[in-house]
Amino acid sequence: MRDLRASFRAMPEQLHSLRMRSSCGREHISGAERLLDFAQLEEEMSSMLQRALGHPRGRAERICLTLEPVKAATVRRESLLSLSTFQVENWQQGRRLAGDLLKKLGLERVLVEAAVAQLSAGPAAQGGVMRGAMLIDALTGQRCESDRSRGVRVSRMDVDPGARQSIQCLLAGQGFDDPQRIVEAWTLASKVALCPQVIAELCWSDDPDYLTGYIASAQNGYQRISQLKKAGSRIGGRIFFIRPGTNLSALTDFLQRDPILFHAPGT
Ligand code: WAQ
Ligand code: MG
Repeated sequence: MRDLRASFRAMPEQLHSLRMRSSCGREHISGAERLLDFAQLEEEMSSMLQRALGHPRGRAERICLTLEPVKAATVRRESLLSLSTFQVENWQQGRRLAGDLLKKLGLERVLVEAAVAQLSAGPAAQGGVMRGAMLIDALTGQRCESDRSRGVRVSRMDVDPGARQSIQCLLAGQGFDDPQRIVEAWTLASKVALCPQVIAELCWSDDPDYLTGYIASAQNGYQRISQLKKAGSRIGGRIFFIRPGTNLSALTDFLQRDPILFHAPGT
């Protein structure tokens, strides 16, 4: 009984949504989002600032850090998607594989090719990268974001602090060289996949030297593809393929606001 009370006391009543976004002129440089205990805030803020100041996309002129309280009682706990990796020889092969994986999820090849062409050309209103994700209607191929430069930014998600170690061991055991980036993308994709309105997500990075991307879905998990873009390209982004008739404001609210902590798959 005493042990139980002690563990209740140890659980914080409040968590903190910490978000960073940096830009240079009109260009998006980098962003990050975490859901943290108070004790982790100082270290994480300083690491976000370091990332923004020394980013491979260039030096930020403007950095915006946002901290907001989140009641622990409102936080949902879920399992990360299963993770798999496909090795390909070049980005063209990677894109073909992405098309195949999306076809298996019911998305037409022509529609996917048109969406990928928009992403590769720079999907923001003025060209270049968006700050958030594109929403594409899986039937018509139409863009559905209300702001084509911002898109939808997913936030208020993280791995459960108690699970972080085992998740990082899991990745280190597979010899991945950028476990932090993988955990961030895997967590984001796992939140997106909780939306029944999203059929699949396609992503590749906007960092010029990071070529790995993924297809994610509730059905087939987080499917990494070793090369999805040409080395040196500064164009990256995310596409959420959504069901026709999706209630966009409910979807956006969930992605931006509902707090979720993830544990390792199968635990
Ligand atoms: N919500 C929605 N879209 C976002 C978010 C967010 N929170 N953060 C970034 N984006 C969009 C935005 O358009 C960026 O330009 C684009 O995604 C790429 O962001 O398993 O590093 O942070 O090895 O550069 C995936 C593979 C890496 C990881 C993805 O994305 C792995 C990556 P980046
Ligand atoms: Mg980036």
